[in-house]
Amino acid sequence: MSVKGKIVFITGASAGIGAATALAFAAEGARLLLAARRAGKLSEIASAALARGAEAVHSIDLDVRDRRAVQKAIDELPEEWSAIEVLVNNAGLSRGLEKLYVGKIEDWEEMIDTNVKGLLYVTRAVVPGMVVRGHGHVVNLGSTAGDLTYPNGAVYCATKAAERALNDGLRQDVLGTPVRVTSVDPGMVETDFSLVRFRGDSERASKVYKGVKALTPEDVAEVIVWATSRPAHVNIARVLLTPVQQANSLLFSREES
Ligand code: 8X3
Repeated sequence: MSVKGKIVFITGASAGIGAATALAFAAEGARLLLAARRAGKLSEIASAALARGAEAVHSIDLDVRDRRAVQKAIDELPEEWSAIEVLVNNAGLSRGLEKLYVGKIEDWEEMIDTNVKGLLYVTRAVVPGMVVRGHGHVVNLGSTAGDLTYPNGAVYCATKAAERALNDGLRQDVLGTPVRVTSVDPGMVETDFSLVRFRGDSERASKVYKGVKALTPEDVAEVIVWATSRPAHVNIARVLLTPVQQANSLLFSREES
């Protein structure tokens, strides 16, 4: 099933896995609806996507934590952009790495508001149209963190465990319609994920990836495009992918330097 000419809506599209996914769909000739908080960065991705082969690009300056803004953005889409075929619920982040009982409540709220509530708001705004049109595919970004909780990361891991439950729940709730639902769950991916988690502490962030050949955002994007281009009767429920040097969220084989 080709994604050429289809409208693909990607949240968190200004960097990392979101940006790589935009470019991967662009290479397939999709029409891209890109959303992110950073309008400047998003316009760079939009230009790169057009150069890569996207049929058209429409960008939206959007914070998925803002429930009303999400609904308004979807309600007010220009007619030619309203029939979203693929939704990639990618917007998400981690903040902090510390024991639960001393964690920062503001960090918890930012993660829960973005990774869980934001995913829900976008899903709630987009999926009814897919059901009515009788076409659609939702791809949610999960994580090895949702599969196995690691120390000091309880809240981030809980948001990804929630994503897994929501992915499974949505798949059950659209049963009887042609809408497909997939969770793509990467392990270690080298993006600015750790830099965001540690609020710009690049030394601490680089230690996370030390001695491991991490996945690239492009590795993950490839899986997302693959899942959405299976024949219409095939639903890929969940893909868990890690670097070869990672077995799960706790177990790595790091090269000594
Ligand atoms: C990102 C993977 O293990 O850094 O979701 O939390 S991990």
